[in-house]
Amino acid sequence: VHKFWGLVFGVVMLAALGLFAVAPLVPGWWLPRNVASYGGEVDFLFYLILAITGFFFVLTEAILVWNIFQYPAREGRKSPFVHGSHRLEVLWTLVPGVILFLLALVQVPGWLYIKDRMPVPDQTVQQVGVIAHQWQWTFRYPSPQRMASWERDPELARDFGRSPHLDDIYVENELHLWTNNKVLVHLSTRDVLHSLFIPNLRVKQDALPGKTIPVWFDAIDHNTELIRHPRTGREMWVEIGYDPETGEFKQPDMIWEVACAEYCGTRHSLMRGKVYVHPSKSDFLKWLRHAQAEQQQRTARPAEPKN
Ligand SMILES: [Cu+2]
Repeated sequence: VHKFWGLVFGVVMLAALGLFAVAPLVPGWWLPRNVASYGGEVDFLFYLILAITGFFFVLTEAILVWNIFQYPAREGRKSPFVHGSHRLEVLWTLVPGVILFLLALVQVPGWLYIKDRMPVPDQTVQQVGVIAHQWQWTFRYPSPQRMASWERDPELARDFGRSPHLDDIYVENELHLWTNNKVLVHLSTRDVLHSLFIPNLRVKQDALPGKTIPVWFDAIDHNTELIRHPRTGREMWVEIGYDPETGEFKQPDMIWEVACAEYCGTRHSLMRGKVYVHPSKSDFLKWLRHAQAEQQQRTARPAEPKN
């Protein structure tokens, strides 16, 4: 009976360890599929830190459970009163200190690999203004005409982040890009702190009031296809495997999420969008022209009556 709590703790910890061991094999329990060209760098750091913290977690839990099991309350036994051990305290301060210092060194190449490659805007770089606000993502795209002007004069691409044009295209909660091309995001917020989190692209960047922060990423694979709705005949860009008749996603791993990773108010958890990676730039441009037509339809005013 005295060993009861030791057993409970031991069994619970073992079960947790078992869940952890099978998680990578169960769809949806582990990291979402990486489609970023620099995702390997990010995942390497994640696994390294997971291995170190995992090792020490199992070690300390094992010592804890063993002690609970070995030394339950017993008639006539008194626990010793310990004032502390300098040697132990130095040890458990130095070891994490050294590990943290090594981690700080190990992450430098990954950091440089990503931050050093921040693209300079020209006609080849896709640019998107990302405006976070309670509780939505608004994406600002250059119009096809503005993109064409960059083809003629790449210098014109420089001011996209600072100067919205009247013909820019605004889309809620849908981030569109195409494969194997650098995307330069100009991230801002209209109200409070938010954080742009795109798990499949291994991107997480805080948005700070009053600042526009550059972020870049790319996608080495696409998840989007153009279909026609079987009944209405309308063109739709959807995730591969989406069934417009039933609304079902036959390939859930093709749904790539945009989430907010900084608590920003009551509807924070609903602040989510989706990433649509098109197979080619021409497919993206087709979508962009479609979005432009929709925007023009929305904002068109009925003709003034003639006198
Ligand atoms: Cu938010």
